[in-house]
Amino acid sequence: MSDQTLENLLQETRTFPPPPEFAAQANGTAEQYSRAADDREAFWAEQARRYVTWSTDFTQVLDWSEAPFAKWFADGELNACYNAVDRHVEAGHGDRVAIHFVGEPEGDSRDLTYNDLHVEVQRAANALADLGIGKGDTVAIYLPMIPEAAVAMLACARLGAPHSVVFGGFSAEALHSRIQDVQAKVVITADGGYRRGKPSALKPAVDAALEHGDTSVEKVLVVRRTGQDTDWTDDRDLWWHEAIEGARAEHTPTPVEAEHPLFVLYTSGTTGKPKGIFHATGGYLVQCAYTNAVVHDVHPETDVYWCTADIGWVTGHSYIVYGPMTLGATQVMYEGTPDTPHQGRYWEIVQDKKVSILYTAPTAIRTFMKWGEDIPAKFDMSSLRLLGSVGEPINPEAWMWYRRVIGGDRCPIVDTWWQTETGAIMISALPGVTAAKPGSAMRPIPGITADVVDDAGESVPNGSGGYLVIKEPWPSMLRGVWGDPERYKETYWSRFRDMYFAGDGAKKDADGDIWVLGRVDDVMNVSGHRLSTTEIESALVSHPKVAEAAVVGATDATTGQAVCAFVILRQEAVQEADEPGEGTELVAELRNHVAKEIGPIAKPRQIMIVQELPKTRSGKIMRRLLRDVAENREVGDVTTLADSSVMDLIKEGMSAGG
Ligand code: 6R9
Repeated sequence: MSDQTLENLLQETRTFPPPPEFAAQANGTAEQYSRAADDREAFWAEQARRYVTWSTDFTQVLDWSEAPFAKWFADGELNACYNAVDRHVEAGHGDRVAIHFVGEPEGDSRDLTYNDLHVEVQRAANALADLGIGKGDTVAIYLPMIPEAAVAMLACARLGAPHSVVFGGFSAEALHSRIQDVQAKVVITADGGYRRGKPSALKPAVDAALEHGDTSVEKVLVVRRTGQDTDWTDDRDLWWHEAIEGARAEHTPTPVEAEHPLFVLYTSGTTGKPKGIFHATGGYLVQCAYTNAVVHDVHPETDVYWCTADIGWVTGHSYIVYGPMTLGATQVMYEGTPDTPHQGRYWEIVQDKKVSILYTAPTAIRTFMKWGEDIPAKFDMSSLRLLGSVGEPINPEAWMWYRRVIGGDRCPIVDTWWQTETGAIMISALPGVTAAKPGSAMRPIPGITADVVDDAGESVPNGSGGYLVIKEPWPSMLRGVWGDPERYKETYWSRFRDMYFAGDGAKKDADGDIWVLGRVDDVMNVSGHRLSTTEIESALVSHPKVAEAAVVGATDATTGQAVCAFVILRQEAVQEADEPGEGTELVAELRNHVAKEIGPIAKPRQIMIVQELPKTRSGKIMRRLLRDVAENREVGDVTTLADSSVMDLIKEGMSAGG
């Protein structure tokens, strides 16, 4: 983010205090801040007992003796699936709708009550147990946004089997490496899902990921969603519905220790290989449920909640499955894209299902802005009472549009900062307490100690910027990088002494409220999805015609950042590219190659063929300068370049249309 944008942001002085009626009924209160400040551990112990049912109560809250490896509620035992399903049925809420499922094809909707879920998770757990899955075994889940995705995750949790959900947009290669890394025994997938009005196959990617026979996978469970033709490996593949029908309907959840891993989720880091972030059961569940209650203000008896994320990302884990279901909430789950079959689809769903709480991403909001406000205006959205934002910084313009056009100028907005690693919301307004400012994530929630520090790790004064850090362990913090404890320490706990380094830059305004400015490392944020520059560079370089590649995230009005790649061709390919028309063909080929290696979301918006890349004397690519080019700016300081004429060459190439 340029200094100019930063200055603009900090001139934002509008504030929106909570409406009194909202404050009067809100779950989050000012008292919680002072309670947490008085005794942080006692505060979290209270939330743990309030929001979660323990089969064995804990006596210890935090064990930080092996820092940075934390243990929370360590001698307690619980089951996450029991908390998300069974206990609501036991409490007499079995008839409450858990999921209003809305498929992408119009009219393809169904409701699942907590009773229905209870039956499904028990059968699914038995089906998995029949395939040999027990406590500690890992299961990979590669599904579209259908209720079976939540059922599969919960069934794993019921058995104490950590799941690893792989986003359906990832390629066979990405799936393969994730399956390998967790040594999954079973993969749960579907024939396909509906995407932009047509069935889109998923199973072929699983087949391709497993074709070399080098994985730990024994069985593949296949949900029938689209009914499309599917290749079948007889001794490996089973239909989900057949396995479920054949399974018993009673299953006793396995209690696990609070620190037992609940799931692994891969996220891009600064180096090539994605990190398997893993979370422990107890602390994670506590903070998901607490934040969903006080930040989204979920009232399970009356609200209809809708988080538009995909289950393949952490937001789907925490705020579709584990948070809302632990609270016993009613929610919408939508399979498709916001513009299928028309650009008002979201608002039609809000109207039809009487959604009261909407949680979405700035990239979606900016897209809706682009489509125009006459589209939402066609629908009755008076059921909405709270709006949330997550995934990247929200520009004040988008915040104001969201408030006015979607929220009818009456709904508080919570801009929630957190990460795959933090597991749950860390910085956000409490909607009944905080006077929110458009574009600011505001303050750490009760029980969290976040700060902005300078290079030396000193807290910066109000009005200054620096790095976002977390100063004390929190219940839903990652417990490590799967199979790589050193990488955990190195990535998060070595930049500053005794502080968690989030990788984001931030600024404190005159009131001490936090404005998150985006990543300071080489991680891009495209439509709220984290992508690593290095990972995409590696994918490009794996193409036979590419010699070298540098990837930068350039500011994009819609997606936040867009992937821009600078590529040096291998000599043989250079001549080919010089032939008329060949260059554009090659660019298309390279874009598709990235999609195949990583997934369509990683496809560069732009690929520029260049002769040289700007490098420092130690050989580090200076991405900062390439970002200047990609964003059509005057190129910055080039004095540390090994060869300062390189930038002129690149710019010449660009203006020549290269
Ligand atoms: C939940 C999620 C984490 C990164 C994070 C930051 C960015 C997320 C934000 C935000 C500004 C917000 N981010 N929420 N930036 N304001 N409200 O998105 O997790 O995919 O791991 O991404 O996203 O840069 O470091 P994840």
